[in-house]
Parts: sequence; structure tokens; C-alpha cells
Amino acid sequence: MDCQGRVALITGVHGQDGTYLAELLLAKGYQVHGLAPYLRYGLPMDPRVQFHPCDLSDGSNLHEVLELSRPSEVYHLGAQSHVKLSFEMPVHTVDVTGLGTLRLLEAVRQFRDRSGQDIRFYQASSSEMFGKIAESPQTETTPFHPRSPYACAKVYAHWQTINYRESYNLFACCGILFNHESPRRGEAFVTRKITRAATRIKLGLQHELRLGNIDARRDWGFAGDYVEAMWLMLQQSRPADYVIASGHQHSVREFLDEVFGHLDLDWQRHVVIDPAFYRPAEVDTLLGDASKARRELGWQPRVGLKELARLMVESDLILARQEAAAAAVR
Ligand code: F7E
Repeated sequence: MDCQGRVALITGVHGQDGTYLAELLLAKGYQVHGLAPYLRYGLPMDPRVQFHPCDLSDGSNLHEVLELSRPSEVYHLGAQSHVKLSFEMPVHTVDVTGLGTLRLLEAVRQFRDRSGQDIRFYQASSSEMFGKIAESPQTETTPFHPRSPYACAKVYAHWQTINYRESYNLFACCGILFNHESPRRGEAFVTRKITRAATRIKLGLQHELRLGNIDARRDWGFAGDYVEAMWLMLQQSRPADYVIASGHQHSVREFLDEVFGHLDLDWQRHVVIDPAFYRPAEVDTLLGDASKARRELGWQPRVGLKELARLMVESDLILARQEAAAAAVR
């Protein structure tokens, strides 16, 4: 599809998904604008992305950013996205992740009505909304039972997005994304915490890895595959909501096996279970059924868990080697 000259605006552009999505859209010929709280916050950004500082907990310059960028597609990825942290900062999380979405939806609606610009909206909904699961696997019709301030905020944002679609005829889609990881994943999320620690252990930079509930089960995919689904949703003739998942489930324990096994290490010699990493309420198990996305979007994941773990380990090995080299010259 020729997308030359189209304009997209991405919130959370410095995050894992924001950087992958920006790269995908730039490769398709889009002009990409990005929004995030601070210029020097998060992952390095492609210099072709036009950056606008904006905090979703404030949102007072959203109108200005929309006027300046005049996007035809808005991808709303910005959030306080760490589940455990949301128990420690519940009000901030709900402000950014929940109300922040409403601030953006309302600014987009007003901009569309003022300018007559055709505009499409993507909402980053989350499998965390299923929480204490009502059925397995989870689909677009599975009831929600959120188990954290983060998940409650995502349910709120999800329904607001659907309401803007139904009330104001906004072309708005919610992607209910299951966990998706990559070498760019933040180090406080369990997969990356594990690949960072395992590679550092391999090079003798640390010995111990402290984790919480390693029996939790997740449906993990590769972020690079998942951002493609976001784009596909906004290219359809009608807006709808889609589950995006691999359809396979593994425990944290199995991820440890995979990663440490890849490095010829035995995780049992290094992992210490630390209740500090338990959550007040846990989401024990998640497994997605992405049949609708396969059928309607023609989407399917390319990278499986083994390959994902390998990618992350290889990338973190480079980091660990750099750290080891720096330590050697100190
Ligand atoms: O935890 C367990 C933890 O923090 C996965 C976010 O992107 O995906 C992510 O949410 C599991 C949980 O991701 C540690 O208790 C054990 O059961 O990597 P996580 P998450 O909470 O599933 C969804 C789809 C989102 O939307 C979120 O924004 O691993 N676990 N020990 C641990 N988790 C962490 N972080 N750290 C530990 O030490």
C-alpha cells in the first residue's frame, strides 16, 4: 500500500511499541509525529520523527500538537504501563492511562470537527483487562475482570474509545494486545529482567536474580509483529476491536528454562524468590485467541517464543559484554 505523505501521530513514541511502530510507518512513507513527556526520556528515537513534548496527565497542549501535525492516524500507546508500579502509584496510573486517553479522544474529536480532517484512532488496550479470567482462551467477547489499577484504567480507556466510536462516529479501534516483548522491552518487565540478568550472570557481572511469582503464565509474542496489527486495524473499511496474541502460553519458569538454557546455565542456581516482587492481586494465566485478527486483518505472528528469547539474549549479551569491557578498564 502506498502511504507516501500520510501523517501519523504516536503517543508513547519513546517506548518499545512506539519505536517499532515509528519505524514501520516511516518505512511505509508516513510522516511521523511523536508525543512523549520528555525529550530525553525512553529509547532513542529515529531522527525523522517530529517530536512534541506532551504529558497525558496534563494534555493542555494536545490541541496545539494536533493542529501542528494534522494527522490522519493517531496511535495511542502512551501509558503508565507497569502493573506492579500501578499498585504503588494508582492515582497517577489512572490519570495517565485512563483519563489521558479521554483527554486525547476529546482533543481528536474536536480537532476532527474543527478541521474536517478524516482521522482514525488506535487504542492500545491490554490483555490485563481479562485479569481473573472468565474463560480460556480469551477473545474479543470475553468479559473483563481487571486486577490492578493499571488494568482498571485500561478498561476505562477501552470503553471510552468504544463510546467515541458509537457516540461521535470516530473511526476508533482497540487492539487488545497480549504481552509482547523484544530487546527494547523495559528492564522492569519480567522477560527483559530475565534476559538482562542471565546474560550478566553468564559474564560474571552478577550472580543472583530476584523474581516474584514464576508460576504466572502469559501469552508472549514479539512487539515487532504486534505493531503491524495496529497499522492493519486502521486500514480496514470499518473500525473494530481485535485480540492480538500468539495463541501459545508459557510460565515465567519456562521462559527461565529457555533463556538460561540458551546460555548453558541452570537458573535454579541463581534465581531467588522475593515476595517484594509479588503483586497484591495476580493475573495467574492469560491465553489469547487471535482468530478474528487472522481472519479479518490477515495478521499472524512470525516470531515464536524460542526465537524471541534468542533475539533478546543475543542483544543483551552485547550489552553485558560492553559492561564487562567497561568494568575491565576502570
Ligand atoms: O509480568 C510475573 C508477574 O511485568 C509478567 C505490561 O506490558 O503486559 C505487561 O504486563 C508476569 C506477572 O508483565 C517478576 O507477576 C514474576 O505475572 O512482565 P510483566 P504484565 O504484568 O503481564 C500487559 C499485556 C500489559 O498491558 C502491561 O502494560 O511475570 N513476575 N517475577 C514478574 N514480573 C516482573 N515485572 N518482575 C518480576 O520480578
